[in-house]
Formats: sequence, structure tokens, C-alpha cells
Amino acid sequence: MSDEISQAEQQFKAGYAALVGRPNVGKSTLMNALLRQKISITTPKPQTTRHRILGILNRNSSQTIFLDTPGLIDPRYELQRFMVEQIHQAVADADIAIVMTEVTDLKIPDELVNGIKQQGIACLLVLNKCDLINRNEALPVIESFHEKNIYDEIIPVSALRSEGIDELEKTIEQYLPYHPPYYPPDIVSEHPERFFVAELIREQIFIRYAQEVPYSTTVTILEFKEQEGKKDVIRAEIVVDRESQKPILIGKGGKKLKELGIAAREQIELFLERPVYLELFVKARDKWRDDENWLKRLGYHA
Ligand SMILES: Nc1nc2c(ncn2[C@@H]2O[C@H](COP(=O)(O)OP(=O)(O)OP(=O)(O)O)[C@@H](O)[C@H]2O)c(=O)[nH]1
Ligand SMILES: [Mg+2]
Repeated sequence: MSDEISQAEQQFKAGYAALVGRPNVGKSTLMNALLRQKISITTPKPQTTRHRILGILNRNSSQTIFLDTPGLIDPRYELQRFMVEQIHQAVADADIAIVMTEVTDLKIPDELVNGIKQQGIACLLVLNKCDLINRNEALPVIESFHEKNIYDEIIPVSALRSEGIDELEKTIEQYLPYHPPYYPPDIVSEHPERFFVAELIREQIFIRYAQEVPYSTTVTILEFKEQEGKKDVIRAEIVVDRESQKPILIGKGGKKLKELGIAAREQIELFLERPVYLELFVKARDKWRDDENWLKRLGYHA
């Protein structure tokens, strides 16, 4: 190996950056903006993300592995306890914590920030949704955080409009440790395709249904069959946590489920870049959200 190559290798930076904050602040939107592609589902409803979702940003001289996490809440049932655990695991794995808040609603979970500071890793604050205010309104907010002296950097962005993303990326790179890449340069995530397919169906449920339905629903893939020269066949089960929710999901004469299937299929085809045949089934699993065994069987395990 020539000296030149080994020097380039020595100067390579790689590390894990956990995106954390309250629900709905735009963590998943920001990860997608940083990766320049949609990896994590985003909806206007809080508590959309349930798992720690890994997205890899490859650059010539660095690799950042982002960990998108669920929003921090006080857990009330087993699924939410799993979600909170995902946040703590992401922070424990991280070299950099990116704490996110909305610039118009500065709620930051103190306990989370204290944990990050105790861990001694870099702690960046991202003020998101800056498109909702004037530029000069952001300055006093940034200034007040500087005075508190908690965060290593304070970065205003609009994840939705991809504004401030290049600056954020450069800042993150500065804080990455020197380390060889953890993943090969051509992969963006490590979850299997069927995980993303289930997430895209769940995203449409969050968008299309009100009140408790999205929160009491999960999606599992029963079959994912790739066929040479023919459309892939995907059969997915939508699990609700009581029988009475089935008719709400299905709608009169199956209309709502059919619309859901069409919308989800469009998103899945965009993601997979190939046509698919999608079949949806609805099943009630009594109180699955509070049942450790069901949670494990439905994919909510470490
Ligand atoms: N105006 C504006 N809206 C944004 C911005 N970033 C995200 N949003 C919106 O905020 C909502 C929540 O975005 P998500 O990315 O799902 O938020 P999250 O923090 O991942 O939410 P959870 O997974 O529920 O914790 C969506 O409707 C987004 O379109 C932004 O920069 N500006
Ligand atoms: Mg999210």
C-alpha cells in the first residue's frame, strides 16, 4: 500500500449520529433531507417513528450513520416503552447527539440532554422549521441558546425545504471521529426491503385515519415474493388491537382499505423502483401493544 493511500485512510472519519427530540419536531424529515432520499416515514401526526432507523451518508472523506429515533414521550404502554428504549440505545451507540426542536416551540427534554452530556459526546442543537419564521426572528433564539452554553453548536434549518442542510452536514463532519468506514460505500441502510414496505403501509395509515387507529395499528409482511418477469407479490397484514377497529379500517364495502392499498402500493413502487402487486389483510390481535410476546412477533424487539 502506498503512503498516499494509507494517509487518506487515516484521515477518514466515520461515526454514529443520533437524531433525538420530542415527537413531530421533524427528525425523520431531517434524516431524509441529509440522505437526499426517503428512508424514514414522516407524517403530520406525532409518534410516527417507532424503531431506531439507520441511514448512512457516504462522502469522499467521511461516513455518517444517522440513527433516526422515535420522539421522546412518557410511555403508557409496552410499545411506547420499546420506543423510548430505542432512543436510549441510539444515544448509547452515538458519537454525536443531534437534539432537535421546532424553532417555534422550544420544548427540549432536559433528561435526554443531561444523559447526553454525561456520556460526554458532542451535542448539537438543530432548530428546525425555520421556514415558519423570519430570518431575524431566529437570531435571538440562537443567541439565547449560546448563552446557556449547553450545546457545542446551534444550527437553524428547514428540513422540509432542505435549507441549512449543507451547513449542518459540514458541522456534523467536524465532530466525527477518525475511524475507517463501518459500512461499504454503496449502501444507504441495513434494514431489509420488507421493513421499508411495512413502514410505507403504516405511513399511509397514519395519513388516512384519525384518532386511535394509527396508534393501535402495526403492519407485518406475510409474503414478499420476487418473480422473474412478473410483478413482485407482497401480502401484508394490518394488525389492530381490537375487533371494533376492523370495520373502521376496512370501510363500507372495503372502500377505505382499497384506497389505502392503492396509495401504499404507489409509495412502495416508488421506493422499490419496480411494479408490485399488494394485497392487504386486517386482523385483530387483542391488546398487542401491551403484550411483550406480540410485540416481539410483530417486529418490536431489540
Ligand atoms: N414547516 C415545516 N414542517 C416540517 C419541517 N420538518 C418537518 N416538518 C413537518 O413536521 C411533521 C412531522 O415530521 P416528522 O419528520 O415525521 O417528525 P418526527 O420528529 O420524525 O416525528 P416522530 O417520528 O413522530 O417523532 C410533518 O408534517 C413534516 O412535514 C420543516 O422544516 N418545516
Ligand atoms: Mg419520525
